[in-house]
Amino acid sequence: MSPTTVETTSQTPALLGRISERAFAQMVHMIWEANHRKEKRAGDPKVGGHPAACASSLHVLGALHLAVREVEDYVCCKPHASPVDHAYHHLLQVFGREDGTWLGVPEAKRAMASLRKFPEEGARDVFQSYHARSDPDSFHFLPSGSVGIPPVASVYLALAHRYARDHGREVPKSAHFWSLIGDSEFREGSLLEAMPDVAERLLGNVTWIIDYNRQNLDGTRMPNEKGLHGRDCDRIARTAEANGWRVIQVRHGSFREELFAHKGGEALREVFEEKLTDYEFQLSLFKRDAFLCRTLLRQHSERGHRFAKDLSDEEVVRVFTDLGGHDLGKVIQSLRAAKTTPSQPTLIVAHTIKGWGLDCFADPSNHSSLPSEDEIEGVLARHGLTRDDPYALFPPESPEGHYLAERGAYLREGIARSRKSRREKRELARRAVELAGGLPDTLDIDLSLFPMAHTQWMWGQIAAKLVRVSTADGPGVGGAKQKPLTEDEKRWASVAGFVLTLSPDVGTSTNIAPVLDKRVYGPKSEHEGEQVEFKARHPELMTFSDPWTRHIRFEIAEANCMSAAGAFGKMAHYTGNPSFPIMTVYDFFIKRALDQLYYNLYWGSEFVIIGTPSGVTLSFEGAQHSWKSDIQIPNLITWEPFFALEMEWILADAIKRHMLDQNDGRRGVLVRAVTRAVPQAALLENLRRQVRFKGALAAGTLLKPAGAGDDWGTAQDESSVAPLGDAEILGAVRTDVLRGAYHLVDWRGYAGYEPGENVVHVFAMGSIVTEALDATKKLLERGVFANVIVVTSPELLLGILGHQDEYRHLREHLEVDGDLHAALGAAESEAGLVSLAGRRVPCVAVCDGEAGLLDNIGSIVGVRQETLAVRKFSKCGRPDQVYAYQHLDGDSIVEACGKVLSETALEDLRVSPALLERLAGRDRAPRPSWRELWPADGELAP
Ligand SMILES: Cc1ncc(C[n+]2csc(CCOP(=O)(O)OP(=O)(O)O)c2C)c(N)n1
Repeated sequence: MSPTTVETTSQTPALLGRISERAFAQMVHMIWEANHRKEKRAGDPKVGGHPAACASSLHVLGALHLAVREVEDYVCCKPHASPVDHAYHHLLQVFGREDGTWLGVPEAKRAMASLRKFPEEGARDVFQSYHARSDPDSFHFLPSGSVGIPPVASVYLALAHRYARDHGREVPKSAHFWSLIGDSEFREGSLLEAMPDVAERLLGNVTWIIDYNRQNLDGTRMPNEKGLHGRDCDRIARTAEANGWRVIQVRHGSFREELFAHKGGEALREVFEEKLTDYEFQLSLFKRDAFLCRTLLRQHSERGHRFAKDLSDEEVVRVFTDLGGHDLGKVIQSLRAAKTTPSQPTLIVAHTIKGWGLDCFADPSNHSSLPSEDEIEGVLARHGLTRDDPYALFPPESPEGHYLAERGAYLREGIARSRKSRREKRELARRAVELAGGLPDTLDIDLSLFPMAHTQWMWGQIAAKLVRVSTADGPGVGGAKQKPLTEDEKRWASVAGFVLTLSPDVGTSTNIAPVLDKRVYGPKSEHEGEQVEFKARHPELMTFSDPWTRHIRFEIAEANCMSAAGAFGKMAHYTGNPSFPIMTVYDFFIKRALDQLYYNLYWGSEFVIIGTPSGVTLSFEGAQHSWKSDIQIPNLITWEPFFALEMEWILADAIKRHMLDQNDGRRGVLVRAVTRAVPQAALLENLRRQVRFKGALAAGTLLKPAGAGDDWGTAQDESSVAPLGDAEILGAVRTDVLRGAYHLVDWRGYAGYEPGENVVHVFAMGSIVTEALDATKKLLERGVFANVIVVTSPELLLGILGHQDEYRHLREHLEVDGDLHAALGAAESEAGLVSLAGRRVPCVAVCDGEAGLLDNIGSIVGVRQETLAVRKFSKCGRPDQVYAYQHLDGDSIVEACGKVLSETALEDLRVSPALLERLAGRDRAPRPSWRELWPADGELAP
C-alpha cells in the first residue's frame, strides 16, 4: 500500500491515533521547554505558546500529515498550531535544509528543543513562533502569523498553478491546497472577501478546514445566536454555501454515531445538531459533569434525556466530548471527500475542543495557558516518553515506526525531487534568456508621437508591448495575426510570456485596457458569443483559459489581488517556472492590503505593484484618496519615475533581475505612477546642459546659461559647447536612475557656483520635479544655484537598501556631502587661535506624499534640510493649485531654499596652534583619542 493512500480500515485510525498521541506529547513538551530555558534573563518578555489551540488541531493535522497530504500539496495552518506540524514532521523525519540536506535524529531532536529560540552558533535549526520560511519543515508550507492572510494566499497559489498549466508549463497536476483556520479567524474580512472568488474561479482543489472549537483568544466565543439565526457553525456553513462552496460538517465521533444508530438515538443527534447552544455545549465540555449533561438533555429533549438514561455517567460525558474533529477516521474521510469535487472548493467544519487532552480542556482562559511541570511529566509518561528523551521516535520495528518510516521516505523523496526539478527549470529559463541574447535595457517604446506623456500611460504601453511580444509566435487572441517582432523584441520574447497583470477592477482606468481585451484569464465564460451585444470601444472582459490570456481580473478586492500577486510571484520558487505578476492598483488603496503586502514580502515573493494614480497629483480626482505613505518593509524596493523613459528602465531592470535571480532584498517592487503628463523632451534638454555631458571643454572653462548676459564674466555660453551623444548621456543617466537618483539640473562648472555660499540641493520625486524645475529657474534669477536631483527610488537612495551600502550613491556618485566650505578668509585671533568660517550646502526635499519618504537626507550627510510634503488632507483642483495648497509648488520650493540657505549657520572653526603644528607635521607625543574606543569596522579586537 502506498503511504499516501492509507485505507481507513478499522486498524489504521488506531495506529495513526497512537502516532498522534506521541505528536501531542512532543508538541506540549516543546512549548513547555521553550518557556523553561536556563538562559532566560530577568526582565525578558514572555516566551509563550498555545498548547490548547494546538491540541484542538491535533487530529485534523494528523489526518493531513499522516494520511491524506500528497507531497506536492500545499498546507497553511493557523499560526499558533505550528508546533503540531513540527511534531508530526519530526516523527516523520522530514526536517531538511534549503541546501538539500536532511537533519539526522540528534539534530532533529535539537531542533524540537529550539522552538522560539534565537539561532545561535551551533543551533542553526530553530523554529520561529509561527510557521516561517526558515523552519526546517517549511517545504510547501505557507508562513503564518497574521491570521486570515495565508489561506487566501494558498487559494491564489492554486490559481497560479492552474494558470501555469493552462499556459503550457509543467506543474504538479494534483496539488491540493489545504488551510486550517480558527473559528474566530474565520471572522477575518480577508477570508470572506476571498470566498466568492474561489468558487467563481472553480478552484476545486482548495479546502479550508475550520477548527471549530468555539473559543478564541479572550475566552469562549459569544456569537449572538438569536441575531445569527443559529449557531456560528451553521452561519459558517450558510456563508460558504451562499458563496458557492461545498460544506462538510465533521460534528460527531464514532461513539456518538454508534449511539445515534440505536433506536431513539436520533433524538440525541438532534440535541447536538440543533438544540444545544454553543455556550451550553462549551459549559458541558468544561465541566464534564454527567449531571449537568443530563440536565441539558432534559431541557432540550425529553426523548434524548430518556435515551441517555441507559448510559452510565461516564458514557454520558463521553458522548458529549466525542467530537468528529478528534476522530481520525472521520477526519480522514472528510478530507478525502474534499478532493472529490474538481471544480468546487470545500469548507470543512471540524468540531473540536480547545485544550483536548490537557488540564485546560475547554477552559475559557486556556488560549495561552501553559502546562505545569507535573502535567508535563504526566503527559510524557502517559505516552511512553521521559524527560530525558522527550522527542524519542518510535522504534523502527514497531508498527508505528514502520509506518512512519515508509511515509517519511515517500515525503523526503518527493521533496528532493521537487527541489531538483525546480532548480533545473529555473536554470532552463535563465539559459533561454541567454540564448536569446540577453535582455535589452528598454522595451523601445516609441515616444516620438507623444511629446507629453505620463508615467501611467507609459506603464500601459509597456504592458501592451510585453503582451504583444509574448503572443507573437504562439496562437494569438482568437488566432489573430500579429506584427512581426524586431530583433530586440525577440530577445524580450524569451521572458515576456512570464509576465501577467492583475488588477482589482481598475484595469481600464489605469491604462492597461489593451492587456484586458480578450486576455482575461478564467474559466471559459458561459456567455461566450454574446459579446456582440456589448461591442463598443471597450475591452472584451469575458474570461478565457487559453495560453494567450495574461490578465487576472478582480472585483474591488485589493486584498485578494495583493494576495494573488504574492502567490503568482512564488511560482518560480515553488515550481521553477518564472512568473512575473504586475498588479495595477490605485496607490491609495495599497493600504487596504498592507498586511497582505507585508506577507508577500516576508514570504519572499517576486512581484511588481504599480500604484497609480498616486498622491495629491491625482488632482481633480484626489481630495479623498491621495495620501502616499512611506512604506519601508524589508525586501521591498520603491520607485517613483518622473519621465516615461525612467519607467521603462525600471521595469526592464526588475524583469531582468527576476530572471537572473539578482533581486535579493528587493523581490517586491512598488512603482508609483501618475496621470499628469510632462514634456518628455525636458529630460535631454536639461541633461545636455550639464558639464559632465559636454564633450570637449577646455580645463578651467566655466559655463553660463544660454543667452545669459555679460554679468557672467568670461563664462562660455552653454549652447556653444556640444554635448555628448544622446545614447551616451542616457546610458550614464540610466545607471543613476537605477541607483535611485540623478542630477536633472547640475550647476557644477557654471560661473559663480559657490558651495557654502549660493548653492542648494533640491531633491524632488515624481511629478513634482516640474515644480522643482520652475523653482531652479526662479532661484537662478536671485543668484542661487539650485541643483535638481530627481529621486527615482527613495528606497535605494535613502531607505533600507541605501542604508545597506551606507548611502554610497548619495555621497559618492551624486557627491552630496556635509563638507564645510570656507566662506570667509582666515583671521588671526587674540589667543593665538586661527579662526576660519564656513557653510555647508543645505538641501530641500519635495515629494507628493509623507515627509518620511525623503526626510533623512540632511541627517545622512549632516546638513540642514527642509522637507516639503503632504501634511494636510487635500482638495480637488489642477495640480498647480493643489500643490500650492500643500506648499509643494515652485514658489514654496523657492521659499524653502531661501530658508535653508539663510538658516545654514556660518560655522566658526578655531584652529589651535597645536593643531597647526600637527598639520605642519611637527606634532610631538600623540594623545589618547576617543576614536580608539570606537574603532572603524574590522579594527575591533577578535
Ligand atoms: C490578524 C491577527 N489578529 C490577531 C492575532 C492574534 N491572535 C492569534 S490567535 C488569536 C485567536 C484565534 O482564535 P481562533 O481563530 O478561534 O483560533 P483558536 O486559538 O481558538 O484555535 C488571536 C486574536 C493574529 N495572530 N492575527
